[in-house]
Amino acid sequence: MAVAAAGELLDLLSREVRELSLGCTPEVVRIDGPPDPVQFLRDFVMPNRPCIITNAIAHWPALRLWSNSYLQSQLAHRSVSCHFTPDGRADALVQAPQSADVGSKSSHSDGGDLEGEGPANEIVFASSLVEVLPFPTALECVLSSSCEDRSVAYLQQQNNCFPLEFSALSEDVDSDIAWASEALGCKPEAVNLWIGTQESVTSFHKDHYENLYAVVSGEKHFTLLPPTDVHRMYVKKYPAAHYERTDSGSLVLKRDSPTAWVPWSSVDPFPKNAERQTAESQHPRYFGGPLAFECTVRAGELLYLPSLWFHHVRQSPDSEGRTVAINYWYDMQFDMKYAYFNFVECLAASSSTLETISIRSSS
Ligand SMILES: O=C(O)CCC(=O)C(=O)O
Repeated sequence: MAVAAAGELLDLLSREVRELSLGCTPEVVRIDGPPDPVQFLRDFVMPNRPCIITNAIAHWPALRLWSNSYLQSQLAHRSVSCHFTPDGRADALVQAPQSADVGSKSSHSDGGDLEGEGPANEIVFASSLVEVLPFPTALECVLSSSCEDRSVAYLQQQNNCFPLEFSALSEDVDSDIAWASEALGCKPEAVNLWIGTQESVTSFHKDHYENLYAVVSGEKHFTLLPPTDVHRMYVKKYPAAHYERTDSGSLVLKRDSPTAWVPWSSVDPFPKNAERQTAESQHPRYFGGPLAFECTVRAGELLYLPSLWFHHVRQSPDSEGRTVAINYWYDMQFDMKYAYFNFVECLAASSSTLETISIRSSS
């Protein structure tokens, strides 16, 4: 009874937030031109609502300059961080095929090989292998990425990599989004560059940042859910693992030692047709609830992705075979709204624990 009540109350909250603030059709509004800082703060940051801003970065030289050959020449002698996975899913849940034997390994169609301790078929949280490579080599790896060869490269590093590794391109974009800096009262904490292909998919997660995400070339497809839908995300803790390269060059998945636990959502919003029914029965609150907010951010557009929103990201390449984006992470306010979201998250976690217990005890 208490379980049903908690679930129903969380559903009510999620519906009410749509009715009062986000709108009942899951659309991300587009506004033309950079907003006034006060308007941006009042209409989007304070109510924690996403929007896409067109014609806000039209003046960036990057939009016309950043061909592959330009990037190769500007960054010919720079080293950059490149992320490798066997299937394009970094920071994602992967089924570990391995028995408890430490050090042995076996092949797995989804996530490479796994070494380390743990029960067979256990789900682990897999981080990519990060290699620092000369930019021209890294770009080649990205462009030739393919799951069939079991090596997908994504040029990205979420540590303020743009000024750290790509300073040769700094004249081509703005160092911050001026009206956002004014609205938020600070400069960005990190500016990150992303160069990838359709093989790389970013799984559902949330960040403690206000995110201004600009697409320079190609398209990014965002699937978004507000923080008040956390109970529909099926977040649980999974043992951490990471990819390493073997002497033969293939990727092996290794459990972190000592064991670390990472809370992550198991929802894949785009299961393959053959897996759709299983996905729906495992995640009824996601697939049976209100539709997620879907949007495509095109070259020259800027997405405001509010703090703590769950996002899943896919990409479509341009005519040169890549998608290029740059994002600005601004510190969020750890205010009363944050405290409420935390409360909802705790309630969702305890209601799903109770649900599991009650399903087990009634079966
Ligand atoms: O572009 C991507 O693949 C992921 C972007 C993202 O997760 C972020 O900006 O927080």
